[in-house]
This record gives sequence, structure tokens and C-alpha cells, in this order.
Amino acid sequence: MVDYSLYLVTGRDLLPQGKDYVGSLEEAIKGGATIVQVREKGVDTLEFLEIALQSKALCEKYKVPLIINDRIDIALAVQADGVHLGQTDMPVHIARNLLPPGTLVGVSCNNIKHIKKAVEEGADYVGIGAVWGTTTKQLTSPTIGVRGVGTLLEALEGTAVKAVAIGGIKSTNLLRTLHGTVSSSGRCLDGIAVVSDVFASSDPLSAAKDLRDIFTSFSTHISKQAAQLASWQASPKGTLPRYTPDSIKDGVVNIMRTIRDSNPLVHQITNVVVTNQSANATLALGASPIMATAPEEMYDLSRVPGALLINFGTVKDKEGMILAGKFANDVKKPVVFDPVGVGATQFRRKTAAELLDIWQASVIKGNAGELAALADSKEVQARGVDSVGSGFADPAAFVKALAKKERCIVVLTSPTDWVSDGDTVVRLDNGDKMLGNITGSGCMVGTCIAVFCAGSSLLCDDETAIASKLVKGDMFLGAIGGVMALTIAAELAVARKDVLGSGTFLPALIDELSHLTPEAVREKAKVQVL
Ligand code: 3NM
Ligand code: MG
Repeated sequence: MVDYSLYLVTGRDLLPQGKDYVGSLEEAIKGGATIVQVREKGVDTLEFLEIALQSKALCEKYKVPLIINDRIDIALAVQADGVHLGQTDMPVHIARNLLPPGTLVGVSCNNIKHIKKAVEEGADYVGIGAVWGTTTKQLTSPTIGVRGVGTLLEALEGTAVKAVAIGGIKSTNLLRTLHGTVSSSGRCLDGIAVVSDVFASSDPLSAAKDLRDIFTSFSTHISKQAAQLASWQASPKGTLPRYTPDSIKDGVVNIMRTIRDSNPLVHQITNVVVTNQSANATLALGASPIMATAPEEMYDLSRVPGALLINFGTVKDKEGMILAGKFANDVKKPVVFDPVGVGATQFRRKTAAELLDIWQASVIKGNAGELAALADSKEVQARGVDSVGSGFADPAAFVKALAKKERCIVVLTSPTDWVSDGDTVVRLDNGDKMLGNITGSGCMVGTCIAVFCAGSSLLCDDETAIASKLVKGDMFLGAIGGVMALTIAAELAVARKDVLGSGTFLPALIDELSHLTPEAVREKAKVQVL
């Protein structure tokens, strides 16, 4: 069994001053590299051979497999454990014929055709990239992004072919990379391939160790989660519920108290139509709004505990959105994404995809038209920011699949609201049709979700338990809590005698959000766990 966890690709030209190749390679292996590929470009055969021999000696000493990039002759000469082939290198079957049986053959892939071909030809592993931008190699095709890797991994389902991702992977984006590349079917990367984060480092041992530690803690977390899910699925119905309506209500009420006790900062990049009412809804729930959009302030804001809402209702401030989400991911802060009207224009679709490739959303919230556009589904159409028609035939299945695909909580708002974490689906039946008569009620749901996610994040103080997770707190409960708060407040508002229509409804809704009690939530919440 080959351990692909930390697949180190050499980069002699990146060595900083004071470091030599053999020294850095040895440190990197000591730090945790589990497999080494010698990659030399534009050197003479003799020099390549010498480097390969030096590498071979170290790899043997530490019992780490050695792979040679491209050159079958060098691999044969040093009796390497494998070769790595690019799309314009020797075809896999010819390499196999030339090499001793059992030699590992890996192939670089950046699209589904490459993957299928590699599987057919019997490659042992594929290198999928480039995930992120890189300056180590001149890329000949566009980066495929974190979510693109997940799609390619799906094509390996049911095969024995292993997969590593490559391109711009650093300790700073590794957890994000690992989290976001899990395929819909749950397949994870077998490893990550790295050049510059280790070879350009003046401390390659620590650089390798950081990468390896993150990989290991993520893998441990994922297998624990899978085991928990399996035991839950195997339990007789009802004996081992993950969530019950009562446990959900308890959780939501607990978060509500935390919000009021600790006033989390909820940073919102939102649209001009709803800024004021969203800020007021935030205050009403007991949190502090800040509606900042300038890229220059995103770092500072990310350091304050709370949550981030990114609502691109009037798509502007893209740079701010990119930075805010990135910084929020860095500090494990919830990121709620409301892709308002994403189906309306090609520009919005492109922007949403770009944002979701850069940072990991904790919750994505939208109406049927928006979520259909995000999922590339033709089932529901949109007109501008509004959804057209009666929605999805099977909304529960839809939200579950999208949550799995996007690796986050998905909230579908409609007269009935649906929330899923990719395994469980919750159906919420509160609200009033009056919400459809004012502008920005959907945006306010996004705000309320961000407020509840902030509260849940503040409740979570176990740093060790979250070492392997991208976000602090229970985002499923946060999403449910936000929807419940707004929809129950809406019911209370319409019941008031002083509410005469949509004009008086909005201020009454804000009032009811601020008066909302745990008792009202427990009594009124209509929640079903599917
Ligand atoms: N192959 P770094 S990207 C060698 O996309 C290589 O196939 C790539 O270097 C591919 O970790 C790449 O420094 C360079 O970004 C990776
Ligand atoms: Mg090559």
C-alpha cells in the first residue's frame, strides 16, 4: 500500500538561499513527506541521473517511494518505484511495457477525459490540477478549482485509482482544499502534491509537518464522520436519531440566548435594496451589524468573532467579497452566501462560481430559481431575482444533493423552507405570505441565518474538536434557527392589529424579531426531520 498523503514534488530551482537540495529533501521527508517525485525540467540527462540517485539514496533510507517525472530511462536506471507522466509524455501502456512489473504509474489530469483515459489505461494514481494558481509551473490549461477536483474524483468512484491534487496547495489553503474537494459520493483525495510550499521554505521540515498534520487530522475527522453516519444509518428507525424536532428547538433557543448575551458582529456585504432593513433585523436579534464593503477593511473585520454574510444582490464589491470570505475561512468564521438572482445573468453565474471556488461557504441560501441556477438544474426557472413556477418536484432530494455537492448547509426558501447538511433534511413550515409582499424578505432570512451561525460559532469553544473543520459551530442549527426566527416573527407580525399591509408589516416584523422569546419559538416552530 502506497501512502500518497503528502506527495512531495521536487523543485530545485525554488530553494532559498542557504538551502541545498539534499538537505531540504531530507528535512521534508523527516517532516512527513510520504512519497517523493523527482521533477527536473530542462536539465541534461547526466544531471537528472545524479539528482535521481541522490534522491533514491534518501528515499531508501527513509523507506519512502521514489517517483521519476516523465523519464522512463532515468526511472529504470535508478530502479525507481514509479514514474509520473504528463498528457504529452509516454502513454501509460507503453511505459508499463518498458518498466518492471509493479512499477507505479501516475498521470497528470485536468479534465474528465484525462481521468477516464487514465482509468482505462490502468494508471495507479492521477495528479489532478491545477487546483489553485501556481507560479511553479507554466500552466497550459485554466485552474480547475477546488470544486472541479470533486467532480473529477467522482469519476474515480468504483476504481482502485488513487488521486492527489496539485497546484498552489499551501498549509494556509489545505483544509479548504481538502474540505471542498470531497466529491458528492464522499470520495476524498488520497493525498496532496506540493512543490513550493516545501521547497521554497527555509524550514522544509516544519512546512512538510504542517501539511501532513492538516491532512491527517482532516482524514481522521472524515473517517470518524463516515463511521458515525454509517452507525446512524444502520440503526433501527428512531432509536438513534441525529436530530429530533425537540433537539433542534433546544439548539435554536440556546443559540438565541448566546446571541443576546454576546452580541456577535455580523459583517454583511449586501445589496443597496436591503441594507437598512437587514441591519435592523440584525440589531433586533441582539447582534451587531456592520455593512462594510471595502477590500481594505476585510482583514480587520475578519478578526472579530461573529459571522459573514455575502449577498450579491447588486453584484458589486467582488474584491471585497473574495477577501472577506477568504479571511473568514482562515479564522473558521461562518460564511453565509446568498446568491441573489444568480440565474438572472451570465455574469452572476460566473461570479458565484468564482467565489465558491475561492472560499468555502458554510451555508448557501436561495429560492428555487437561484438554487436551480447554482446547481445547473433546468427544473426551476427564474425571472430576475424571483423564482418562477411551483418549485422542485422533490425539494428534499434537491437540497440534500446540493449540500453534498457544495460541502455546506443548503437552505431553500419557499412557502415551505428546506434545510439540509447533505445527510439530514429538515422541513420548516412557518411564515406568512405577507413576506412575499415586501422586498428583501429573502435577504433578511440570509441575515438571520448569519446571525444564528454567529451565535452557534460563539457557543463552540472546543479548539481541538474543530482543528479538522473549516468552520466553528453547528451551521445546520444556525441555518434552521435563522429561518425559524424570521418566519415565526412574520406570523406574529401579521397577527397584530396595527399591521394593515406590507407598509406596516416591515416595522412590525423588526419589532417581533426583537421581542421573539424562546417560548414562542418552542410553541410555534413547525419542524419535521426527514
Ligand atoms: N503540476 P506548487 S501544477 C508540477 O497542474 C505541477 O499538473 C501541476 O507547484 C499540474 O505546489 C504543478 O508550488 C506545480 O504550486 C505545483
Ligand atoms: Mg511531463
